[in-house]
Amino acid sequence: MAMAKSLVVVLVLFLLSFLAYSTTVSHDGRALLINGQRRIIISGSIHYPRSTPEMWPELIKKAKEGGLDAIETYVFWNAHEPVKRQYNFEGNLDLVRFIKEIQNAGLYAIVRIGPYVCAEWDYGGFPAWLRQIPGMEMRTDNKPFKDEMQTFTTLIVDMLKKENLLAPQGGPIILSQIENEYGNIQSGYGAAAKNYIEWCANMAQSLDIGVPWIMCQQADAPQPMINTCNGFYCHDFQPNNANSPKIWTENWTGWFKDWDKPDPHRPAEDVAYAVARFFETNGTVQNYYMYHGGTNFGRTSGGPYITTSYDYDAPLDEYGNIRQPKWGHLKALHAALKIMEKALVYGNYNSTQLENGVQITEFTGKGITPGCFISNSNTTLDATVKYHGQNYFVPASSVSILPECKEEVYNTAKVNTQTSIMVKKRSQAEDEPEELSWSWRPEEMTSTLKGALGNFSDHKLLDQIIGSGDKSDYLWYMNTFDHPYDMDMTLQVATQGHVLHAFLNGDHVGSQYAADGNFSFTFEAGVKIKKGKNYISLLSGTIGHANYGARFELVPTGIAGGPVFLIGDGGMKHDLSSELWAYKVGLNGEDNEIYMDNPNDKWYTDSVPSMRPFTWYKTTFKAPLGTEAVVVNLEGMGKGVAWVNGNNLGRYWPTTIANNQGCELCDYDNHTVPDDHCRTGCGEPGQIWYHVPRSFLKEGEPNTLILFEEAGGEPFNVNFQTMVVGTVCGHVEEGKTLTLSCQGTRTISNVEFASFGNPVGMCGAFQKGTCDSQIALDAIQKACVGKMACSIKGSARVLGDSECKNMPVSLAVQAVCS
Ligand SMILES: *[C@@H]1O[C@H](CO)[C@@H](O)[C@H](O)[C@H]1NC(C)=O
Ligand SMILES: *[C@@H]1O[C@H](CO)[C@@H](O)[C@H](O)[C@H]1NC(C)=O
Ligand SMILES: *[C@@H]1O[C@H](CO)[C@@H](O)[C@H](O)[C@H]1NC(C)=O
Ligand SMILES: *[C@@H]1O[C@H](CO)[C@@H](O)[C@H](O)[C@H]1NC(C)=O
Ligand SMILES: *[C@@H]1O[C@H](CO)[C@@H](O)[C@H](O)[C@H]1NC(C)=O
Ligand SMILES: *[C@@H]1O[C@H](CO)[C@@H](O)[C@H](O)[C@H]1NC(C)=O
Ligand SMILES: CC(=O)N[C@H]1CO[C@H](CO)[C@@H](O)[C@@H]1O
Repeated sequence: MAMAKSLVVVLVLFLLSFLAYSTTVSHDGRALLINGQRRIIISGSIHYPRSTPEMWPELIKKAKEGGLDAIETYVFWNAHEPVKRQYNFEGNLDLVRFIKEIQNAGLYAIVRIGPYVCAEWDYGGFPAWLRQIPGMEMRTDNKPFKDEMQTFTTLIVDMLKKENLLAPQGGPIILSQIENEYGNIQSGYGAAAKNYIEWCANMAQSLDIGVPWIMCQQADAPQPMINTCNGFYCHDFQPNNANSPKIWTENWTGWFKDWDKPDPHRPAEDVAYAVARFFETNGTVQNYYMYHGGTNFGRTSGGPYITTSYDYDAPLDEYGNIRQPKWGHLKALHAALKIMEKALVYGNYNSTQLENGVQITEFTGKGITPGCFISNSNTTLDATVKYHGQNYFVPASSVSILPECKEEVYNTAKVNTQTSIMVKKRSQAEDEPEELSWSWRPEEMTSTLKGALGNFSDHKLLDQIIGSGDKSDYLWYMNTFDHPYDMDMTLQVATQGHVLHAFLNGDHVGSQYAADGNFSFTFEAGVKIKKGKNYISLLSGTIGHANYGARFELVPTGIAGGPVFLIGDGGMKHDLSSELWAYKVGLNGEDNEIYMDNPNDKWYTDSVPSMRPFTWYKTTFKAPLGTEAVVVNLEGMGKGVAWVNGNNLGRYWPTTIANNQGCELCDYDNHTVPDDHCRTGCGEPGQIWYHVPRSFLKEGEPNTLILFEEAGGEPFNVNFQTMVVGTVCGHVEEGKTLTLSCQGTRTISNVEFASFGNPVGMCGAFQKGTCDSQIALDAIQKACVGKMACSIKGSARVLGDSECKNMPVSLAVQAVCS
């Protein structure tokens, strides 16, 4: 009897523990249901390969502190399966470890398997070897493609299941995605598109993952797939089925940067406005794309012409620092929304339109604390709205949140969070000399310049991704021919980009680089053909392959098809396109792994050259002290790739210059559209700072930086710096508290500006008003100087009386951290 009793106890405990750890995820037309409860889920994208495993716990922790419930990521096929059936899940490709870090932090995960990802990722995540499969047509009703897609998708699902990472197994994954933004381009696939999407849905269902599947930007997604929205705003979006909740998979927090364009920004107020409107209109799951953008390390992370930085103006910056005010302003929004979560998902919806774009939305119900929004969608006209006997000031393009329908706790345009301006500080490694000392070696090109047989040959000019298998950015096209006499001719090469370096008989005859948006160009150079054997060697370089559009995988790169002509007297064209071309994949230095700094490699310390193309440079340096993010300044270099201790930092190209479009002063009062205004860096180099994650560095030992310089550069100004908070500012209404923090180990050394009254202007350019308190600066200096953080209440009791009559009073402060 006692025996049986304890058996029952054990059994009950076992069942309880199973129930406690297993999470059911379902949905109705109103919301996502977690363990049967309707929920709102605030999620943010962090792509694991765009940071390091050492950074993950801190990024996820900051996301959780910022009020997120979930982390979302794509899965990157070409990174995981670079060679058919040879997989890589190591280091920053350790998907399982990433999901487990999310679980350890107590957050949910959303996994967008794709396997097509877009994501400004090389080739949209497709492995180059797919192109070698006979009959292959991607993203359509094509058996070879569907077989490979199913094989990879199944592999990922099995891996997640084996590790118990799905919610019903006790894991954190609550949603998964199949395909990606196919609806945007499916008209390019004709009738087959419909069959393909049906197949995707059935295939996904057959994997039996126990959580809902989503399809973003797929208006005709078949049930039970939930179609979801991507964009800057999603309040007007409606799912295609009454039983599908409203889910926003990509709310763009900013935008990515191209080499020759300025840095895009999206004001925190505008992101907050979009999120508040989404939840005001029955939203249930929303995801920030990106919450942390990170870095395009290595080759395959960066899509066409995308900089190595994938900062995205996200709430966490490229290095993982909190970006203020965006992070804090959204955190306050999440807190306000969470207070009224029950009302939002269980309450009755009642919305009333007032004049000029003002709208009051109430969520009310029996036994539920009500929740309200007052939104002003008028882009120019501020509003004062009377509601239940009170006046609410709701600026143009903003939403006020009233969690109990009584008091405004948040307005999307009223930012109470500090602004932090990051600065770079010279490395403070012990005894680090001012200038690094360099050694060098040439890229060994003799064989490729003089009739090498290469890796293979063909009687045609191949597309570069086919020729190189995407194993390198570089592919040599080499042709040898006899000529009966000396002759001046013109070499003409039509290429689809992105870079061409041409050589005749070992001499460099010219280089050309494509401009963004139009990668095809025709290279021409005068050449001296000699009697006897001649060698034409063309080194073609890519900067990430196409990743978007119908049949994007067919967009050619390299000297695909050419033609290549030698043009002689009287314009006589000799077509070399169908001659025998020998191909060499990659650089000799890549074959020999020069970037690994093998002890046997020969380096020269004498006459370190400047502006010499095709040159390897090497230096050693000490790791900067402290824990702040490390960056290397590559200004002066031309174009190439950088490695630290064998870790690829990505492509560098500081000689590109950002155009002059969109760098107007970004003031939310002017309601700028995120993708054409609010840019910075016009006329400046595309990117000079490159992230060196701390985990790439060795403390107390020499670290090695190796550069492959393709275009010609000057390494003598290269230096290492750390990223720190330089200036902090804030501007709050009377009665609110302003908190200033140096966000690290530094302290406030000086208060440069303080005004309690009617100050004007923005951080960096505040100006005193006409009726400021005389003692505010002194009081704030006392409260803040010498502290890592301080909080000041904008009240006369603390800061002295302002003499402002009948006008709003506010507090503005600007301080320096050091
Ligand atoms: C929100 O859902 C309610 C039903 O609960 C519906 O009547 C209303 O039209 C929805 N509002 C929007 C903006 O979708
Ligand atoms: C909806 O809200 C408006 C404005 O608050 C109110 O006048 C109206 O009575 C409400 N309707 C319902 C059905 O609750
Ligand atoms: C915004 O306000 C102006 C009046 O200043 C009005 O003419 C316009 O129609 C309003 N816009 C909307 C969307 O209501
Ligand atoms: C190409 O040939 C070189 C030797 O010339 C070899 O080291 C390299 O691995 C080959 N690359 C490929 C992709 O086969
Ligand atoms: C692309 O650029 C080339 C010159 O580099 C020009 O001839 C061609 O017209 C451009 N094509 C498009 C579509 O802009
Ligand atoms: C806002 O826009 C107006 C006109 O478009 C311009 O004159 C003004 O300088 C802008 N204000 C700011 C702060 O950018
Ligand atoms: C895909 C998508 O939804 N794109 C939208 C993103 O937001 C911009 C600006 O609101 C819209 O113009 C796009 O249609």
